[in-house]
Amino acid sequence: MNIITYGTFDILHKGHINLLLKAKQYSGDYLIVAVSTDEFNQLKGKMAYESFEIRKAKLEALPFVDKVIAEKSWEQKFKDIEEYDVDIFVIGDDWKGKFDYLERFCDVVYLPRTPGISSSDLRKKMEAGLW
Ligand code: C2G
Repeated sequence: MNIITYGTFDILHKGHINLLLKAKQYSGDYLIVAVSTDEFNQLKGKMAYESFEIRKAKLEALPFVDKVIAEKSWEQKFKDIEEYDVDIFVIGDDWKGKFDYLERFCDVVYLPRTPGISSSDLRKKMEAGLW
């Protein structure tokens, strides 16, 4: 089974890792992670602390991630699902309902977020010299 998920994955932390591990355990033989480019983050209104290259390299270093691609637009999901023969789209439940339209193409699974950790909190701690 091919699984795909999307995100910025800034300052990779246990919340991201938990989600990726749960996605892979979701009978995933092959986990594809689409990481937002710096340009797409601007569209998302997100300022990542780490560059696209760093965020991509960290994800590629994870043994249970099989492929990392760039997320450049909202619309590319349809193409990705077809191109990579995706069976399951997985994302955190902060997006619950937002990607139901993909159900025509693959299963859509919203997984619970890990409470108490976020890239923005980590960024604040780093900038305050507390991390
Ligand atoms: N996440 C989580 N627990 C946290 C923080 C994040 O499970 N404490 C999950 C999010 O739900 C998401 C993934 O980790 O599934 C990546 O989180 P972000 O980098 O914040 O992703 P986001 O900016 O929401 O981008 O097209 C979809 C977007 O690119 C998603």
